[in-house]
Amino acid sequence: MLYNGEQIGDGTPPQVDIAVDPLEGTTLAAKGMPSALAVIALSERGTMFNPGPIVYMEKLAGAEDIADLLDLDRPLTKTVELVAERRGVEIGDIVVVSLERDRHTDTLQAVRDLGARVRLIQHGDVSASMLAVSDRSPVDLLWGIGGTPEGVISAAAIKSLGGGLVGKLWPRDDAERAAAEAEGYDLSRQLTQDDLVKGDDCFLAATGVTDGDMLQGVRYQGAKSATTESLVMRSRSGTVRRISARHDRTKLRALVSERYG
Ligand code: FBP
Repeated sequence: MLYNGEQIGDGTPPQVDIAVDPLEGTTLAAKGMPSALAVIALSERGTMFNPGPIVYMEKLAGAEDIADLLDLDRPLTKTVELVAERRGVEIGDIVVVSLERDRHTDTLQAVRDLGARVRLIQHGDVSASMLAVSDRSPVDLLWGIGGTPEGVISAAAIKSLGGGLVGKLWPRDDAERAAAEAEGYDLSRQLTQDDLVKGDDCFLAATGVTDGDMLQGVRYQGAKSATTESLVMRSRSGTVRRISARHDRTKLRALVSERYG
């Protein structure tokens, strides 16, 4: 893990910003639940949004064809209606994926009352954001208040995958609000993926830790071998590679150290 502002490397160019979450979904991995990832994003120096003192961000993400409909300043139910209209489907066909949190109860109840469907996840809104913007996704929208750093990583992925994400900083209390305002953060502003990661040369790699909708997790075949699945992408070219790898655990153990075995 890196802390905000931590410097790494010896200064040799190119200088980059890095956002890393070695285990996005620690509880998911600990409990063997789906969609834990290891993820890292790099972009040109000074292009990544600094979350500052604000831990949480309200996020709304969806695929390319509905990206212009993403707006946190209108009720989520209205956006769901607009998405159904745009896609020519019934409201009941729209699925919103969201973290199961008390802070989401009222909004998600309103979505259910409208007739749309809600898919609750325990953790892992980076994976859910990527799923929401993917082709032939089983979900239409990701909505919810989750980690701000996870919002930056999701934005980095969406710049390559396509689709849109808007995020609004969500202070937990008055002290956090005051600290953010003192540092010049505009809490009413909706940040797009291009505000969260500026420029157009951003790289991201995500590897599944546990099986999920986006990626297969690490699988062990006896003491010797393991397989992984990763997505590797670059925003400038829009190339997204899905990489299945087989690892020789015995050789890796000899090459690096016990902890990789
Ligand atoms: P960790 O891997 O740090 O546990 O984060 C998992 C996660 O679910 C993120 O995907 C999400 O953005 C955030 O935590 C939500 O935070 P909280 O659990 O405090 O609601």
